[in-house]
Formats: sequence, structure tokens, C-alpha cells
Amino acid sequence: MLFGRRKKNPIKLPDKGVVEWRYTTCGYCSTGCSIEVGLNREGKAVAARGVGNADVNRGKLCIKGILEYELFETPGRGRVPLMRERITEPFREASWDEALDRTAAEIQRIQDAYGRDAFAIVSTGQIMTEEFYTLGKLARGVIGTNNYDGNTTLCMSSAVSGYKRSFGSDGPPGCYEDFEHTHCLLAFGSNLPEQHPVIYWRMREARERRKFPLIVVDPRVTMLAQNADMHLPINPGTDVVLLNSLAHVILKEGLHDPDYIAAHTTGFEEFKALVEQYDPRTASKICGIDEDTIRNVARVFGKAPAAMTIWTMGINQSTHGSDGVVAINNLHLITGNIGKPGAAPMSITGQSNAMGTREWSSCSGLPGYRYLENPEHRREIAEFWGIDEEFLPKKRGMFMTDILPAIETGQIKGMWLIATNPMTSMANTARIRRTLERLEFLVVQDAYADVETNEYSHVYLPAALWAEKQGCFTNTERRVNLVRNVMPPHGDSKPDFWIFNEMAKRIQREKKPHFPETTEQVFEEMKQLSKGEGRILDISGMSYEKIEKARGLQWPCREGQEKGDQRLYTDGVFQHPDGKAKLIPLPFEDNNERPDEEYPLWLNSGRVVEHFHTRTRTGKIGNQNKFSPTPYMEINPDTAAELGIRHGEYARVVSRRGDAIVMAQCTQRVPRNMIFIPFHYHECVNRVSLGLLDPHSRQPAYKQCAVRVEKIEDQAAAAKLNLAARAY
Ligand SMILES: Nc1nc2c(c(=O)[nH]1)N[C@H]1C(S)=C(S)[C@@H](COP(=O)(O)OP(=O)(O)OC[C@H]3O[C@@H](n4cnc5c(=O)[nH]c(N)nc54)[C@H](O)[C@@H]3O)O[C@H]1N2
Ligand SMILES: Nc1nc2c(c(=O)[nH]1)N[C@H]1C(S)=C(S)[C@@H](COP(=O)(O)OP(=O)(O)OC[C@H]3O[C@@H](n4cnc5c(=O)[nH]c(N)nc54)[C@H](O)[C@@H]3O)O[C@H]1N2
Ligand code: SF4
Ligand SMILES: [Mo]
Repeated sequence: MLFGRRKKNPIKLPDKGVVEWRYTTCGYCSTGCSIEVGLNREGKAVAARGVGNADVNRGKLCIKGILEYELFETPGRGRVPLMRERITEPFREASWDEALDRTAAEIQRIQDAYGRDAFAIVSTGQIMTEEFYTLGKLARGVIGTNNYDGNTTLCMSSAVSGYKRSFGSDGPPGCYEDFEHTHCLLAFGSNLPEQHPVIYWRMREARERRKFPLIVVDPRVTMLAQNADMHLPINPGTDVVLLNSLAHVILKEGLHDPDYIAAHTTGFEEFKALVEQYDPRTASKICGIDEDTIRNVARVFGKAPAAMTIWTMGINQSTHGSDGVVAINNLHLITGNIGKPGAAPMSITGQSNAMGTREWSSCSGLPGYRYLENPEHRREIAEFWGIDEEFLPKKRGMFMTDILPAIETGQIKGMWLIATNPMTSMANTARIRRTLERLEFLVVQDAYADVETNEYSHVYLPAALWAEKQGCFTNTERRVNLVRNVMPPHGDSKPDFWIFNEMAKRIQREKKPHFPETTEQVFEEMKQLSKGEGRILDISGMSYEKIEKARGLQWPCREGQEKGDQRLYTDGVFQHPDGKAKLIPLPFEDNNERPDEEYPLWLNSGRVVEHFHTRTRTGKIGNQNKFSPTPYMEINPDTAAELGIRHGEYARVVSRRGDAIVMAQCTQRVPRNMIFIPFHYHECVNRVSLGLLDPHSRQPAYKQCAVRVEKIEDQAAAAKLNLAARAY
């Protein structure tokens, strides 16, 4: 019998005239998909496809990857360096020599006048690992400022801090293949189908083959929650309470693993005493999940032969972000769910190379997971770079979220921003604007000249983007993959790597490290530093050629190893000096802004699948932007009706910080006491957000603050204001 298609017209893909496919790695999210970009006879990028034999994505791509080749010709890109004396003046075009000389001179002027740390450098999770390493060498070994950090403080620093507290080192211990072995998957504040579509696809395939329970903890009914066996709509910011209570039940009911606890952890007694206080009845009053559900989830997790937890910003972006991560680790340690197939506390990373910066940028320490606080590490790096040991600071400086307030107080006078757009992505836009205006000198290095933060710069350096250059990204499962150079840089823009090397030549210091000329030489240098007894971040068994052939290699990959290790801590040895993991008691403190009479709603924020961050890229690609070109909020239909607001109308969101005009999208996705706004739009959610900082990780609690929503009578005027927020 003949079915469907055969009788109809067959699907015909338009022939784009591709004559050559070039291998590279996606530059958006941390999934790390291998992509091939198709070039036509004129050498123009006209198509993209997923690489079939790449283990990560097995031929799949999401909408961002499929359309990524269009990036090369997007409007707003920087072609030439720009300069001006004052930010009130228009820019004039400049040569690279002029722009670099002026920047180097300003860095030195500020350091001479106010001290070395008065010049700050803030980077990103979106350039290549070799670029990170080079920038680290420049910042730590040549410029010598301790106020050097990245936007990963807005993103992953709670995960980093939590891993370090529990295990003595950063590094997600599991891999995607764990979905194939797990018997229980807990997901906290992570919306995989939209934010990591290809990891979601891997998880779903595994779940279809071998049904295992998926339990989603998220105050919204996300796409992932819609596909879950159980959805726990938790009260915002209370995950630690739920996690303590899960541990309480597991211990009470003897579902823990005493042998694992005794052999591989310390601190059990203190931990046990603390979770004793979090019986499900008490916990349910705080976290809003009923006591039977808490017991049920604890049993499913505790009885599973292998259990896995994933989490993303719902945990990290909280005033208890670091504690939330430690609480997840605690749960895994008491049940021995780590270092074996299907069992991992697995932080899902954010940006394409957020891992690369954690590993090699020296932002929070020194390259290769070394610490400034460790004299041995300082000596090793100073020797390797050929600089004075005393030139290195003895402890880490400020986080990004402390650097900006230090501009307000006059401690920091100059700043270099690389591939990050704080005018849109930091909380409290009005305050950030005043802060940037105070700088004596700001240099912005971005692929786009129209990025909002550039309105406050004295010098703009146009950077090459993604596959206009070559280097590595590390993904969520510690897999290093290669971004091959597919196209030449746009206009006269230059790879960040070239810019760092040029800057290194211009800063005067007695002793300077050597700066190799190609990223591949840099990779070889990093390999040297990664070798060593007991080092988990070992990449010495990799090479560019080997990485491309394997479509990505996981670390540790030691010299002589064909493939890297899939999992960390398989031997139960952790990176604390005693080789044990720490169980850490986590008392919960309710310290965030919460709704009250004047501001009765929770404001939650996050992302949608078609956009990436501040839309410098996705806002310019028609087939992505068309799905959500307008700043909007998800609001519960009952709440909207009470306020007299109709679906599709504009409304005003007001907080103690400011206000924003958004379109109302009525949906049951959010509860009645919450609105949700994607943060992709300029002059929108971060005009109202608060972003209180986590004490350990200094990460902002973007996911929670209090607002009210007001109806707007004059819809035409509101539409104009709303339009102003759509930069493109
Ligand atoms: N399409 C797309 N993909 C992306 C990105 C993008 O911009 N666009 N960005 C990348 C980056 S850098 C990152 S960091 C990731 C982020 O990936 P995700 O963290 O998955 O995305 P978000 O939408 O920021 O937040 C996830 C969920 O946290 C929930 N949440 C809020 N408060 C709480 C709480 O108190 N507890 C719990 N348990 N959950 C809560 C929100 O309701 C939201 O559904 O995505 C990456 N992938
Ligand atoms: N309210 C709210 N705010 C949030 C969040 C939230 O959930 N809610 N999430 C936070 C999170 S997790 C993150 S990661 C941050 C992200 O915040 P940002 O870092 O500000 O976001 P992006 O828009 O990705 O900025 C990256 C910039 O780098 C540029 N770029 C891209 N590639 C290159 C390159 O190769 N070289 C150079 N030099 N430039 C390049 C892009 O054009 C863009 O301007 O936002 C945070 N802000
Ligand atoms: S899932 Fe992430 S890495 Fe894969 S194509 Fe989409 S944006 Fe790129
Ligand atoms: Mo992020």
C-alpha cells in the first residue's frame, strides 16, 4: 500500500548553489552543535546544516544554528575603529593604529594616575578559548589589573562557586549520554526545549527509548514542564528549601548511601542536623510544594539506581544561587549519584564558550583552574609566562557586578568591555547609564557598532564574529570543539585575538610574556599548562586536527588518550586537599524583594528560543525576529482581566527602579501572582529589575523582584514608546 507522500508532490529543498561545506561550531548556546556552513560559487555563505557524525547534535540544529550563516551580512556590524574625545560628540572613523595607541595610552594614564586596579576589564562567554587565554595573559601579566572579570558573573558564577564549594573544583561532572542511563531526571529552572533545543532533543530521544521520570521545578509552565511527568511550580527563590527537604526525607527513610558518604564526603553530621529542620510540612509552607509531593519526589530520586539533576538560570540567578547549586550537589553526594553513568549534578551552561572562560581566561584566578590565592600556582604561571611573581595579585579582585558600582564610587576610572552589552543585560538600566557616563575612558570591543553600550564609549574596536576567525569553544559536557574560519572578517574588523596581541605590544612593561601569532600555537601552549598529576582540566591529548576529526573531544583528555573521559569523579576522588567532597549545611534566609501591596506581582525574566540575549545578532535576522519583534510580558488571563488589560494591549510595568512598556500576552504559563518578560529587549525588563547579588557568587537574582502592572489608556502613545525599545 502507498502512504501519503508518494502520491503528493515530494518535498523539494531550494537549491542554494552550495559548492563547498565548511566545518565549524555554533556560536550561540553552550550545547555545542557542529555545523557546516555552505558557500556558493561566489564564496558567499548561503546555507547551514548540522553535522551528522557529531555526537552532540547528530545532524540536528535549532533555528539559531540553521540561520546562523546569515549573520555574516547582518546590518549594524562594525567595519572600522571609531573614536571621540567626549561621549557627547559624534564618533569619527579611525585607523587601527590610532585606536589602539589611544586605548593603550589611556590605560597607562589611568593606571599611573590612580593605581593599576583603577582600570577594569570585563569580558564575556562568547569569544574563543585561545582568545580568553590571551586576554588573561594580557590582563594579568601585562596590564596588571585585578579588576578583571566577565559576564559569566551574570550567568554561571553560582554554578562555579557551588561546584568549588562542594567538590573543590569547577567543572560539570556529567555528559549528555547520561540521559541514556538515568532512572530519574530532576530539572530546576531550566527550559531546555527553548534554551538548549538540541540537548532537549537528546534527552527526549533517551526518554522515548527508555521511559524515565522527568520532574520539572519551575514557577512557570515552561515547554519543558509541559512535557514532564511532574511539574513543581515552586515559590520563586525557595529552591534551597525544597532541596533541603528532599534530603530530609531521603535521610529519614534511609534512601541515602552510607558507604558513599563515609568514603567520599566530610561534614555529614552538620549537614544532617541542618536538614533535620526541613521536614516537608515546614518546607511546604515556604516553597509552596505540598508535603506529599516533596516525599514522592524524594522517593523517586532516592530509589533510582542512577539519578541526574540539571539546572540553569532558575537556580543560578537567585540570592541563593550558589547555595542552590551546593544543595543539588548535597543531594547527589548523600545518594552516591555522581561519577557513574546516568548520575550527575549537571549544570547546563549558557553561552557558547562560558566554559572556556571558566577554564582559561584567568578572570577568577589563573589559567587551567589555578588560583591566585595559591602561591604555588602564582609561581608556576609567573615562571611559565616569564614575569615577576610579585606582579600577580594574591587574591582575586572584583566581580563584574562589583566593578560597575566601583565606577560609581570613583574607584574605577576606565574600562574595557569585550563582547558584552551591560546597558541591556545588567539590572537597573538607569543606574548603569549613570555609571558608564562617569568613566574617564571606555573602550568597547564588539562585533556590532550599534550595540547599546557603545553609546557611552570613547573608542570602539570592531571585532570579527564567530566563524570569521578560528579557535575552540568548550560546551556544557566539557567538550572542546573547533570553530573553523569560514569567512574573512567583515570590513576592517579584526579577530579579538589579533586585537589582544596588538594591545600587548603597546603596553610598556619591563618583563612581558610571549604572545604567539596563531590561535593554534596558543592552544599548544595551553596544553603544556594543562598537564600534571591530579589535574582534571587536562587537554594535552588534543590537537586541532584531532578535535575536528572527532567532532569535539571532552576533557580530561590526557596525552596519549584517544578520546577524553565522559565523566569526572568516577574514582570518588575530589579536588579538595583531602580528596573528599564537602556536605555543606544551608540555612535558608528570605532576603530578596518580594511582592507587597504596592508591588503585588513577581517579575520573572528569561529567554525565548528565537532570540539570543540582547538581540545584537538575532534581532537582525528576519526569520528569527519576526516571531517576537516586540517587548512583551506573559501575564495570567485572570490577572489581566482584573486590571482591565486585554490580550495584545500595551501595559506599563512599574517597580521601585523604573518602568517599562510591554505588550500583554495572556497565558496560563504564568501563575496569577507573576509576570514573565524575556530580557532580549533594550529599555525593557532591566529598567525595572533589581538583581540583588548572591553573597558567594555575586550573581544577580534576575529572576525575582516585585512589580505592579498598570493599564494604559493611550495605546497609540504606548505603542510609540514600546517601539523605541526595539532597537531594530
Ligand atoms: N534561545 C536562546 N537560548 C539560549 C540563550 C538565549 O538568549 N536564547 N542564552 C543562553 C544562556 S547565556 C543561558 S544562561 C541559558 C539560560 O537558560 P535557562 O535558564 O533555561 O533560561 P531562562 O529562561 O533564563 O530561565 C529558565 C527558567 O528559570 C525559571 N525560574 C525563575 N525563577 C525560578 C526559581 O525561583 N526557581 C526555579 N527552579 N526556576 C525559576 C524561569 O521561570 C524560567 O523558565 O540559555 C542559553 N541558551
Ligand atoms: N533580566 C535579565 N537579565 C539578564 C538575564 C536574565 O535572565 N534576565 N540573563 C543574564 C545572562 S545569563 C547573561 S549570559 C547575560 C548576557 O548579557 P550580554 O553579555 O550583555 O549579552 P549579549 O547580547 O550576548 O552580548 C554579547 C555581545 O558580544 C558581541 N559579540 C558576539 N560575538 C563576538 C565576538 O566574537 N567578539 C566580540 N568582540 N564581540 C562579539 C555581540 O554583538 C553582543 O553585543 O545577560 C544577563 N542578563
Ligand atoms: S542548540 Fe545551541 S549550539 Fe545547537 S544550533 Fe541551537 S543555538 Fe546552536
Ligand atoms: Mo547566560
